[in-house]
Amino acid sequence: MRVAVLGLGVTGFSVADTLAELGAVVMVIAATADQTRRDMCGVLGITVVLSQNTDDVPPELVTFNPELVVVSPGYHPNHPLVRWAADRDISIWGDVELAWRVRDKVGTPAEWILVTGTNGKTTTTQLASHMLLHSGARVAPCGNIGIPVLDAVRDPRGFDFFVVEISSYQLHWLRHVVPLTSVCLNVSPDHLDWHGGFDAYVAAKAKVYERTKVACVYNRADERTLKMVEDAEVTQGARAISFGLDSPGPSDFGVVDGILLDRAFLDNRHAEALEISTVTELRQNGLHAPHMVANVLAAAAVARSAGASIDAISEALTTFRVDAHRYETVAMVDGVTWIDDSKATNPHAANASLSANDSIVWIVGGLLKGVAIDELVQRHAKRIKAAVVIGVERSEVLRAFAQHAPHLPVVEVLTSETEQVMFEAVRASSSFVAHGDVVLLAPAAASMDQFTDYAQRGRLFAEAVRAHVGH
Ligand code: UMA
Repeated sequence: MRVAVLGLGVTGFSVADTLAELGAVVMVIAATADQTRRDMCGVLGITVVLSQNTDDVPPELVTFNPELVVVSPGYHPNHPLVRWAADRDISIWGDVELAWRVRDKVGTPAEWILVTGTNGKTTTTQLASHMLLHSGARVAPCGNIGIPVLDAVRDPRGFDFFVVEISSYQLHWLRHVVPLTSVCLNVSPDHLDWHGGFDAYVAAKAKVYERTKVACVYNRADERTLKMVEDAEVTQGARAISFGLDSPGPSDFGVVDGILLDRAFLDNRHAEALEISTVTELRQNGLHAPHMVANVLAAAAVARSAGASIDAISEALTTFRVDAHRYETVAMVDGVTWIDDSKATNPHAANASLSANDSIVWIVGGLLKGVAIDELVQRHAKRIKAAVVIGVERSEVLRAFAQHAPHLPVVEVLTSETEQVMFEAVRASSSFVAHGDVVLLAPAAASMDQFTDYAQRGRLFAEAVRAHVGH
């Protein structure tokens, strides 16, 4: 077949590579592409056309006359190239659809588990994968998490389960996938520009439940997710299983007196429940915040539906580590906890981590993107012991403290050298800490003024902390 691939990022390359291996004639079109991927395409006999002008269809594509177009997730459905293909009735698939079609289908092929939601999908995908691993299964977390599903599907080791984090962009193009289990964790407005409105965004998310075989896991605190399950055309026999922070009914996961319970996957669920863990135990590895407990319950429901035992899940929870830079404990030394929440790139996210602590030395600042942090300073002034201000736009942050918390000590980190910022921030923080305090990197701002991205900012913080505490 002649196949045009739109995009040459991580997805586009996995698509083009797979298709070339299968013997297709492949042309990749992208506005930008890094040199390594272009070179590798050259070696694989794949034509790459760089076309920055999105309004013009490149003549090479017209001449190529593709029979199929495979589109990367970042392409808007109204992108001129996508419209060009649609107007000509050329089939358009996403990468996840392609992965489904080329997957192993004989022997005992891997089952697919789909995880979506506006917030929490990466952590839930990792949690469910970790639980299934502990139950002895071979598991590949993949998808929007950063590993294209095609890379997992082509991995020669083979798997029992793919736990696919799937974005609304990828769901938009989904047609035939038959998941074992599917979950939509929550929906709130996001990516509305891409979908053209909230209804279309919700409709894309709802596709996660279509054709599900065993369990549609939904959030009973978010009635939209229940409605999605009710409206879905599932495989006969699939059950609706809810999770929530309140007391569970039969077929639910929930919490009673701080105990996380499975009341869905046991014979006598009308009278009994199985204990998964407790909120106190989850505190050991930073999973105790309410939104994390909800993720744990959702992941446990997924893992149970795929056959994991309660013991395997409980044990997995004791060793799970939250992904780097998402409220990650970097060190606990002399009663001081150092937390890396570099992922808190806006005030809404920083608010959650500030709320979870009582005596905080707060490392704050960066690219504020025009968003004021006044409310955040006002609301948390009582629990903040001192502030250490990083970033280029420090004056706005300093003004907010002077106005709303003039009594607080505030230190400015003056250097703008990437490698030095965190060493100075950690040194400044250490002069304020005492037993029981938390030093919290939750900048409430983006990182690109001083760092490559939030990951580099967090990594340099962790390095500086380790150098400081001597580990
Ligand atoms: N491109 C164009 N024109 C466009 C859009 C893209 O030419 O209008 C080209 C770019 O020049 C480049 C390529 O397409 O050559 C980039 O493709 P892409 O934007 O689809 O990005 P990938 O590198 O393939 O990564 C994608 C996901 N990116 C997006 O959905 C925007 C990654 O999710 C995902 O990890 C990866 O596939 C593997 O599945 C990222 C993301 O931000 C993390 N996701 C959003 C989110 O989580 O909120 C949905």
